Amino acid sequence: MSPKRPKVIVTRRLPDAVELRLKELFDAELNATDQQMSEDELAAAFERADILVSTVTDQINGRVIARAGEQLQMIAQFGAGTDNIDVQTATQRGITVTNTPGVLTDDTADVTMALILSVPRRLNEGSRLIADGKFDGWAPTWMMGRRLGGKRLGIIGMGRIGQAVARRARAFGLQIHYHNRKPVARHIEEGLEATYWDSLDQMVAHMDIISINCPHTPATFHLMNARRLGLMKPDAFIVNTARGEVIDEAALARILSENKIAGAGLDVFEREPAVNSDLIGLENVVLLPHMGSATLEGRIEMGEKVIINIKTFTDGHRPPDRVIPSIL
Ligand code: 8YV
Repeated sequence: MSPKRPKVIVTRRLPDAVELRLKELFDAELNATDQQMSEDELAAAFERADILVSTVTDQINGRVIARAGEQLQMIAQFGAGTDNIDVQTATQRGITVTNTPGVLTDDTADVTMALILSVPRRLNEGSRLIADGKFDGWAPTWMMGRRLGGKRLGIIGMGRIGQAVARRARAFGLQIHYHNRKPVARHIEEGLEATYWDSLDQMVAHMDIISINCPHTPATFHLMNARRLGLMKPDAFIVNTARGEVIDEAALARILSENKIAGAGLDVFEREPAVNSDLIGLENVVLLPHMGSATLEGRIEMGEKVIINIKTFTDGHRPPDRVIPSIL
């Protein structure tokens, strides 16, 4: 008799190829409606599942974890960030947490670069002008943006995505500066001709463009608060493709509307899917609906990573992308 297949509950719709494979390998329960699960629905899934496949939209807090049945062994996150999961509580309860790093690095860096291009060069504004029928002809002083070449890009968080952004930005002539918990390996720093700033305040005050590429943790919550945003040069831009919580969104909206900085490109927000209404309609912002990793290829590779993590785990081995809580 074949052994019982693990019950895998998937909280959101995943690409067809991924769902098909999950069904072949496991007793998979899919979410055909793609409706986001409420806290109660998540807890109910925790009561029945052996393994839960979660995404950034699932708030897996201590209350949900407390209702997990004895059989629940693993949370396999479809995504790199795990700030939606109380990893520490899960780990203490003996639940293994995994994620999908690496496969979305280039896609997210591409969107970061797109924002770095779009905001200073006013691409969104230009596109909107045409849509509104306001293009009356070329003029020498019209739609002037700011040149990228020669400007200073300050990357906050020099992990995989930060480095991928730096590689792209160098091709556009930007000078690379970064702040990180510690400097990256010498050969990486030299390869990127990157300058490490130990003081985030100092870096922020000297950059033309700031890019947020660090995870959201208790230590990075509102890292860019009103005071730090206030240190930015009046002609500087900020882009964020990491997590909305790293910037104080209300403070940013205020500073932008008072024209105290030149613009912002945001793919993530503090209270998604809500977007601070003061940001909407501002000329000097480009707002995207959290689509940094949204490519067909990337989402399939994320699904494949989820499957490898689950299969390795259920075969009795340590899954390759186990998330270790930072404070234990
Ligand atoms: C994913 C992301 O789309 O992986 C991440 O951390 O932010 C995204 O780009 C999302 O997490 C899917 O769960």
